Amino acid sequence: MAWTAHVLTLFPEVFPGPLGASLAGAGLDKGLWTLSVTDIRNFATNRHRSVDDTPYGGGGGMVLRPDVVDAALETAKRAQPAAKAVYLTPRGRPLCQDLARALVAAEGLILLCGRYEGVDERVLEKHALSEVSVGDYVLSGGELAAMVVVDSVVRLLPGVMGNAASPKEESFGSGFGGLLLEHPHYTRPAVWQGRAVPAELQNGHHAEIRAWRRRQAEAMTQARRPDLWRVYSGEDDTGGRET
Ligand code: 6GU
Repeated sequence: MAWTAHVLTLFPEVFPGPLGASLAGAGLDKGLWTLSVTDIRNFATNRHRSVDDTPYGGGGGMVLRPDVVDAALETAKRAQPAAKAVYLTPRGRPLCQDLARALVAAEGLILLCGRYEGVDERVLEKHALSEVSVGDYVLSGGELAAMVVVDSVVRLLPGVMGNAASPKEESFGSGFGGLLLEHPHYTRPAVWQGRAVPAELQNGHHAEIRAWRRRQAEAMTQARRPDLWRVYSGEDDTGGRET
């Protein structure tokens, strides 16, 4: 069976969104992966179909009810027993390329998107959900984060990237040890509005081109991402990952 992303959300209408376009979308059309989206509200039980309630202890906002989220998760797990279940939350493990590579190795993902203040903690405990964040800023809900996670994973599936060489060369791919930002790119014309393409790229010597690209990637990384540079240059031996 193809790698499957099963999204649980209160806003099913936002999917597939960008996952339906470009490389991810073409992979979806070719059946290289599948997307299934479930409206959490389908599991509401009362007359008002309510999915949330006020928080114990007071304070603002609403909390997703454990019974409703549990029913959604149980149904998703029955459909996909081998999938890894993930809760999208800013308190989760920060997404990085290594995590994307680990997630593509699973048979698929169940992605729980929170909204409002969050989800009742007990249902997260019961299902031992892995928690993933897409960065240190706050989004209005987990849907955009789920799209980011799924996009970063499905592009690693065999056949999704048109040009098999490209994932290795780009930032955080395995090229240059996987730790350098990408070098600049150019296409024709050779001179555009008075700006010339670097001569090193025009004379066709592969070794020289590679060396130029590496120098550019190194300079870019040193200037913009001193944290990555310390790891690449060997000053920091943690591999750039949190310990
Ligand atoms: Cl996974 N969810 C929300 N709501 N905000 C985020 C996030 C996730 N990751 C970073 N910010």
